[in-house]
Amino acid sequence: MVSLEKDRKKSKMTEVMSAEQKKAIFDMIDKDQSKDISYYEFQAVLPQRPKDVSGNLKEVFKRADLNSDGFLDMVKCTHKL
Ligand SMILES: [Ca+2]
Repeated sequence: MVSLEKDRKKSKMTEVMSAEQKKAIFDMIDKDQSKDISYYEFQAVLPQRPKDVSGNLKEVFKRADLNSDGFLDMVKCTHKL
């Protein structure tokens, strides 16, 4: 099953990333150091995405934004990354 295979790869990646690494990535995305990631900061990670990807990006952001407040905090990110 392709989807199972994908899930396994995903969880392996999560195991490899330590809390420190996640925080480093989070800090890198959180450009204004507000401790949460707005959609604009999230978007800025992929400055040269093709047009058709930007729709997906919004979906990814929405899915990660568990309480739909428009921001991703560290808790939400470690949940998803
Ligand atoms: Ca921020």
